[in-house]
Amino acid sequence: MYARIKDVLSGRFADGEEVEVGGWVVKNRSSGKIVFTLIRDATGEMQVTTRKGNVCDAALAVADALSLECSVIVKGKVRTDPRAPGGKELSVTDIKLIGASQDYPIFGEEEHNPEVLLDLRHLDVRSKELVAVMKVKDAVLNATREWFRSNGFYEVTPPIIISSACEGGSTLFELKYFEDKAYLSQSAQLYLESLIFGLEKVYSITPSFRAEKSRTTRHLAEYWHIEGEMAWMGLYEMIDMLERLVCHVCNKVGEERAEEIRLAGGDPEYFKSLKAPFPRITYDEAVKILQADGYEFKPGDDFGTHEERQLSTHYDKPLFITEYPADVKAFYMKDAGSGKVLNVDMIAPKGFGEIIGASERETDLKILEERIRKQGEDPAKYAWYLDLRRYGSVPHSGFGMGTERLVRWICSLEHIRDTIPYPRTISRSYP
Ligand code: NSS
Repeated sequence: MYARIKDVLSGRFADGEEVEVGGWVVKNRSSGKIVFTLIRDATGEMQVTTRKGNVCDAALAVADALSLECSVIVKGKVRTDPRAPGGKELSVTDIKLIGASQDYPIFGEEEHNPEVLLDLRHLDVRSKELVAVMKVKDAVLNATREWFRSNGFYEVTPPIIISSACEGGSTLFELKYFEDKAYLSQSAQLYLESLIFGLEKVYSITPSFRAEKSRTTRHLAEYWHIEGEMAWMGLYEMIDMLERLVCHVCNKVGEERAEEIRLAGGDPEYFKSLKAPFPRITYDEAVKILQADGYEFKPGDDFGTHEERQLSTHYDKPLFITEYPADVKAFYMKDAGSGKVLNVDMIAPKGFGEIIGASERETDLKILEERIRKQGEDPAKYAWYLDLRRYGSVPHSGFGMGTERLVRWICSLEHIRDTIPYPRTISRSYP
């Protein structure tokens, strides 16, 4: 195995020690006699300097001809040099070209049109910015799993091909399933609900699909959904739990990936020190705030991007909004009386919008059937789900958190598409 750049820069090797590094060319500058090459691997960037006289002429010629994104294996002696980025460089003793790269279509520091970059996504996924965000996402997923494991949850694997909608029919992707019709899952929830009867606390991290017909900076057609479902838990106990989950993930990721968050444009200190409690208001209180802010808002409507942005300007922490009107929410949410349901949305500060959607689940069979009908669907299609209320039903709650929404907030990104290597949107499924 080759030495990692991070290890060289952090002083793991003594000055004068010879190491071998594999990587890609980020920059190359040659005066004929001395060639400065900036190379990167998955762990960082480092300068390697090839000097005439230190290497054979053939190696000097290799270094001299390097271009953007060539892959190389470099042998050299570690040298502390305050002028080198990172404070250390390799004084090259041999350099080999492994993969040529002529006319790399994404050039160094120039600005590209975003659509051109999306067409070149298969190459752009090696860019410093996207690599940083992918490292943040890796940390988010790790911290999430870690939290679930240490809080008594089992990870489960629900189906992705399904036969009835969880979040209403309008955003379902339909597919041909042998001789039948089927759909891509919008949420694992209904299946997770069935699994609490054996496991009590379950979670899954799966792709979810939404045929979103609008172009927005926070919707993807395919995203990674972190979902949990808990037996014996009511709405307010779940909100306390969500606070702990979000704090654990943010604190951990802020700590582990500070450099990457900064590079992406976010503020790691904020996430490192984010603490419970988060503010909590009801839907009705939120409506009053909007009206006091001079917003034209019809009580009874759902909050959209603009309302969420406006509400979030009043707080510097995530905001929990509870008890929305039943008519704007999915059929499975527990009745709270007065036309409201026992649900909560968690809205991120600074207009990053909804990150978590959650609720206590309706357990009354009659109410459930009624609400399914009201949403224009046939309760017969949900027969298996309704069975869960027939056999040993218990109070329970659950939630869904959009991984990409969370990463977008942490990295303070303009657009959600940069939180996923291959974004799927209304206009794009290539590459
Ligand atoms: O529609 S949700 O609000 N809720 C559910 O799907 C529940 N069935 C989850 C559950 O209780 N198990 O979606 C949950 C979260 C939402 O808050 C967003 O963070 C994210 O999923 N989400 C999305 N992220 C990216 N793109 C799109 N289109 C999207 N839709 C929802």
